[in-house]
Amino acid sequence: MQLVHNATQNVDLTAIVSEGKSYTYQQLLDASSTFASLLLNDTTDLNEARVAFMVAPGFDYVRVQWGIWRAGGVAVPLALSYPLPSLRYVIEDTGAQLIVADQTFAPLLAPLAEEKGCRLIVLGEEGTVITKSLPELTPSRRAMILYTSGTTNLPKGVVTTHANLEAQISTLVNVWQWSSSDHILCVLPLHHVHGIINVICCALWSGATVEFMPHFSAEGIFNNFQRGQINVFMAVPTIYFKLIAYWESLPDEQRQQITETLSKFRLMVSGSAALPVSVMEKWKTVSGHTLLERYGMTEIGMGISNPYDDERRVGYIGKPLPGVSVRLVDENNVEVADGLPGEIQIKGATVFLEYWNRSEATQKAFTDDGWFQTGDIAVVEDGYYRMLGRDSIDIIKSGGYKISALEIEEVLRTHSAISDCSVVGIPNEEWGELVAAVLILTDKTVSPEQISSWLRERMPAYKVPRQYRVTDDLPRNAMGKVTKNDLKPLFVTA
Ligand code: MLC
Ligand code: AMP
Repeated sequence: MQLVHNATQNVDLTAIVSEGKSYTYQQLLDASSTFASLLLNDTTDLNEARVAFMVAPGFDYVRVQWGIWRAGGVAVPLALSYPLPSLRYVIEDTGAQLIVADQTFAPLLAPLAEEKGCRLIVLGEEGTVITKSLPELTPSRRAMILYTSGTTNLPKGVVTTHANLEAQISTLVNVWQWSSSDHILCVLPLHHVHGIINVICCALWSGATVEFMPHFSAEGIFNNFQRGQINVFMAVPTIYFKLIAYWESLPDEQRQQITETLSKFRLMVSGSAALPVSVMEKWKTVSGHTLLERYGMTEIGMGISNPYDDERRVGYIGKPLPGVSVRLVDENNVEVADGLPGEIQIKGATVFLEYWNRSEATQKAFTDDGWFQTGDIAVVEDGYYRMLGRDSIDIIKSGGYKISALEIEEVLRTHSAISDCSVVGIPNEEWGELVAAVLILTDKTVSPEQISSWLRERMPAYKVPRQYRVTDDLPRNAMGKVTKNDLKPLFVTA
């Protein structure tokens, strides 16, 4: 593993700062090797066994993640915000045989581990571990499964190999000029590529320091910045929106201090959702930085990015990254002429291996000649790509999270008071899109609050609709399909 090899070159440098403590690369190497030995138990190689882990961001998260990899396992990070049914889905779908939980999440997962016959390791209760020799890993082995929503009802597990991860990481390290003098603040959730690859893995590959802030708070982020060590930051547009709003609420003197600190940063990146031009411009006032906007996806890592050294064009996602082949095609998979819109298709070493246990979906996701079909529509203007939208109205991006309207509809239809429904994303400056639901009710006394809390027990809070409308009929086209664009005007957008 290149990450581990690189760490051996940086043993005395600080790898991680979490909960006020610093950990060197040597400590990370030792702790992850011990954890790998614990996972191995009486075997010599996990041989791609799936290890689901629910661990708060921090040193423990990384030692577990590296431990799984070093033992030859497949890392399956569980979202900390998921209610039990969503956790159960991931554990069952991956067929995880081992579950790792920190003290906070152990009570939630213990009954599930028992029911499924999984070995449960609770951090802090690991006991004495006898260090073992660790397996040699070939790059083609599976390394990670991340769940992503798509145009099917249920999220799919995206499998990446070690070779995929190394290609994703090394590409970004080179183009964004990471070095061991970098220090990044990690505020993103660690079950998605943005936090895992772009933040943690790129930093640790480079001998840089990752500082963890387990819960998002604008004030907490600025307090961390003000200590003057952090010089790299990456976030979704919603986070920049929230930071701007907080900065604007501060007195002049404090604003100026923050602006002065931020002006010394080396790099600030935005991605995972479209960056509104207004946010980009305001952030320039706050920080003096033109945000570097880039485009990525769980299946491909990062594909397109504005340049590090050259012009960062407002409203554009940039140019193909080195080693990533990008083309825009029409509905017949024929490349479109310059200036015309087309679907973004991607090829290269960064592109994932497969959807876990879904060979048909994997096959459908690629063209016959091996291009991955992103479903995103873009146009090229003067060599820069500009996103126009997605080919499916059923994919919603809210707060940087990808959400399937179909998944929410499916669950809503199981509510006894709902006879039919339709879920749409409505534009919103802060969240990108807001999830909104139109309901046909059999019992009109049921309130939106009741429906929301019922949904919260069944799916992550970020998927729960923020606005509801009740109707007697859903508009449909001649094929009987609900015409969702007709529903959007029912909602207030902001
Ligand atoms: C939360 N709230 C929302 C909401 N999520 N309101 C509308 N829409 C949403 N999506 C509301 C809650 O109800 C609550 O309201 C308040 O916001 C605070 O809730 P929270 O859960 O505490 O949210 P917060 O911690 O503030 O989270 C906001 C966030 C988070 C932006 C920090 O959403 C986040 O971490 N997003 C990043 C997701 C990410 O990493 N995506 C990358 C995917 S990878 P009230 O009224 O109760 O206070 C990918 C590939 C690539 O996309 O290119 O990178
Ligand atoms: P996910 O499946 O969560 O990895 O989300 C990937 C999707 O996020 C992409 O298919 C895009 O639709 C969207 N996305 C990522 N980066 C950007 C960006 N810079 N601008 C617009 N959309 C983006």
